[in-house]
Amino acid sequence: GVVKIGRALLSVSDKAGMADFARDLASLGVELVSTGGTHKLIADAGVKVREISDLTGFPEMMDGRVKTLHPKVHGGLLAVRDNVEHKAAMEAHAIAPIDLVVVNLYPFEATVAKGADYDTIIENIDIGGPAMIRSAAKNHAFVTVIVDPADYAAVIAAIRAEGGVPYALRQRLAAKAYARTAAYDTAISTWFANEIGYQDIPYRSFAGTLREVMRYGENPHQWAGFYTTGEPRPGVSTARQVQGKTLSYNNINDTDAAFELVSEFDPKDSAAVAIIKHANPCGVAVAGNVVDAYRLALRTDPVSAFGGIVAVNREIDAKAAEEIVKVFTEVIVAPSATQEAIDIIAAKKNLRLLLTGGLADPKAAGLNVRTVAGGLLVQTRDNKNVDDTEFKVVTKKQPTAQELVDLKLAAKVAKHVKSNAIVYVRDGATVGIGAGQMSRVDSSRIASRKAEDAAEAAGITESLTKGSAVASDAFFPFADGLLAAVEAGATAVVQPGGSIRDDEVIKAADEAGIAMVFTGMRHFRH
Ligand code: 93A
Repeated sequence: GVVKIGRALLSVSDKAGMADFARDLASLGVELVSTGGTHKLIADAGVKVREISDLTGFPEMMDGRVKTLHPKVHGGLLAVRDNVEHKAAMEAHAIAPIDLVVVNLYPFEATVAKGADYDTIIENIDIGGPAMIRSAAKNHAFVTVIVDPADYAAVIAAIRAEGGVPYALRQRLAAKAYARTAAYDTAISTWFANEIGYQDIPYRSFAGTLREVMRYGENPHQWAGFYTTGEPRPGVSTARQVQGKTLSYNNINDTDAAFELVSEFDPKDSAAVAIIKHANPCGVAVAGNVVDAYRLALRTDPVSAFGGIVAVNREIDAKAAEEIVKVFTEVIVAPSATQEAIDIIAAKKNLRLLLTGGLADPKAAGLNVRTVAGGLLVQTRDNKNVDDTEFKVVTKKQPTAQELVDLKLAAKVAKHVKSNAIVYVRDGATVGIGAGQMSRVDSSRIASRKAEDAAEAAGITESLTKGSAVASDAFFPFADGLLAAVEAGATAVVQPGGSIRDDEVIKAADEAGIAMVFTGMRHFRH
């Protein structure tokens, strides 16, 4: 039924709306008790309020670490009101019932997000707040708990309309309360995991904090939310959206893929551009400047690039912006952009521009989480850097210097292509990408056919795969995949190696007179 609110305990860090809420409660005859800062705010607003130390008989102590952790508080919250023994205990110890708890926690997440030091972060772990929330929520049969200022209005409305808070509302507020404390503790353990590089903590939870409910998911009939996990990586979750429509579920997924890919390329060495469609790159290139890299990336597959996501590893200047806006693009993501570039992009009102402030460290630790029916699959990110993998030449022919550069690029791109991945690169640009096929030979064929299409679209008569370097994300199980590449004109191949038929594949490469390197590192991506 409806529970009348006689006494409320108010203890909030986010003080938004508190003065008005307290005034409303007081006007409805509720006795208010409050902790230091909240008490001051309410008293200053001219509303009658008791201090928590008055209720507990203890001062707030130890820098506020101990202020509400007291049997007078938790007894008042947890007592089963119609239980004879509980009532006797309340009387024996002069414990007064508390019917409403309003708590929002020390801003742990915000403190981490603003880059505070270790001790400050630790001090922002709230102990008394979650304890009160959990006590009140457990005893929702009698007690109302509010953890979010957005719920003040509903509680006031209920008291006005019904003289108290109905059971259904108390249940919903209790469910929300436990979601809040769970998310809070997850944020704390995530911070610890990142701080000390301890990803496989037993019991570790992976839910993030709901940042935004989205219009829909992968398809319009699917609900979707964007959750943040607090991993300190520049990217789509921390980027500043300068302009454009709200990002969709698919946009966020694709933008992440695009940005992670260009983050593999040091901007000091070269400008890198990746164009992404359905989470796969349809063109990637490196060059001396962003415009050249963009043109080359676009050449790979101009048809697929339409409506794609463009990621850049350097600042976008006016020239680059002019070039990119020529093609219909959904999202541009880059570390930064000049004001001129921002003005040029502004002409395309729907185009989203995201600035991340930096690149994501490809070697950073972190987790990938995906669902299966009834479960979660969790793994550490694929943070092995192609630049750090040893290229072991296994053929008689050594790759040339240019082939080596192209092999590295191909291998980096292949790491970001859904398996089976085959990537052809020539002179710093992808020329054909085969993605997501069940057979490696099919990926090979698709990649070389795409290269033919690209040449035709660009009016180039010579085959773009002639003299190209090819990367495969996993080993060639048979020589046929390699031979398809040779047939297309590739002269250098990079693959992990490790097949029981490696000898056959190496022999085929030697017979074809091409160079092949093994990395010993597979990069499946599904
Ligand atoms: O340091 S605490 O964990 N110890 C406590 O006993 C305690 N009780 C409430 N933090 C505690 N709180 C938190 O203080 C609340 O969760 C709230 O975030 C904050 C409100 O403090 P003030 O009213 O002094 O601004």
